[in-house]
Amino acid sequence: MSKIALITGASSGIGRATAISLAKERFNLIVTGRRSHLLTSLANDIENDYGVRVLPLVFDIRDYNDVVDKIGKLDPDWSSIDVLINNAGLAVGLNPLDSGVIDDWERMIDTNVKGLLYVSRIISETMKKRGSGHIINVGSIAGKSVYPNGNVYCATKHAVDALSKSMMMDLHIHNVKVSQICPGAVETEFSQVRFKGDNEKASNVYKGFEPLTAEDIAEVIRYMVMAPSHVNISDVVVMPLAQASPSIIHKK
Ligand code: NDP
Ligand code: 8X3
Repeated sequence: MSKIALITGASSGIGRATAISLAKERFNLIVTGRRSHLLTSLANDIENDYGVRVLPLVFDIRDYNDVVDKIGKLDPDWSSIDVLINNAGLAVGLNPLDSGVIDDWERMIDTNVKGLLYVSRIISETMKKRGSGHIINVGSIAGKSVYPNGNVYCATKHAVDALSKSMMMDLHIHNVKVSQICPGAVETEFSQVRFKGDNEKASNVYKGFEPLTAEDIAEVIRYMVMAPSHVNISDVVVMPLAQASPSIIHKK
């Protein structure tokens, strides 16, 4: 029987690429996000191209009641989730703390930390009951070090780093793997979101060097998922060659 992977934030970027790479490994998929049209077209494309089943679920991960309604009440065909990729997340703004925008902070904390917790709470309980499962959290190099003006985004990704280690302690005794992947600069919609639709600022981030692609990260996630059952690739940092830290990028 095919396994089931649930990928949050699959409407674009790393989540979308991960959905495609796991479809190639014959996983049936639950893909989530807020943009229904993108999830529906991804689901149709994947079903046509790879012959697996795909269930799009549209909800805002910040809304606990909506998360419970969608993830906590899955049809029995879909409720035995083998792999959870906690990927939905965002940076909003890049300001010094003293001019930070409270709404930006709340969006980041509510999505990157609380949203991840809401989904993990429900799915880890079912994995524990079944005595198997694998949760992969998409952290960031911003969770390993900090950079000027990164304040709250870095704090949320440090929280993901702490939660990944802590979840591993709580769940390994139940035969549930917990892993984290921490990418450096990946060219996705990330910077468009961070700069609130200012495409010039967003594209400047990736000028003068070769950033990672969403597919680069999806390939590493695929490798982590497909490792033998006794092997947990527990924490992986993936950087573009041109990057040495969040703020050190060799640009030509
Ligand atoms: P994208 O902006 O391309 O993708 C983000 C995804 O998260 C989208 O599918 C979006 O879906 C979803 N999402 C955001 N907010 C919500 C919400 N409130 N409810 C549900 N879904 C939400 O960026 P990336 O692919 O780059 O980002 C994926 C993850 O990778 C994030 O956690 C990010 O922090 C992390 N990361 C990214 C790096 C980069 O350089 N790009 C580097 C390191 C880590 P929708 O808008 O449809 O809701
Ligand atoms: C995204 C990478 O360096 O912009 O998490 O914070 S960075």
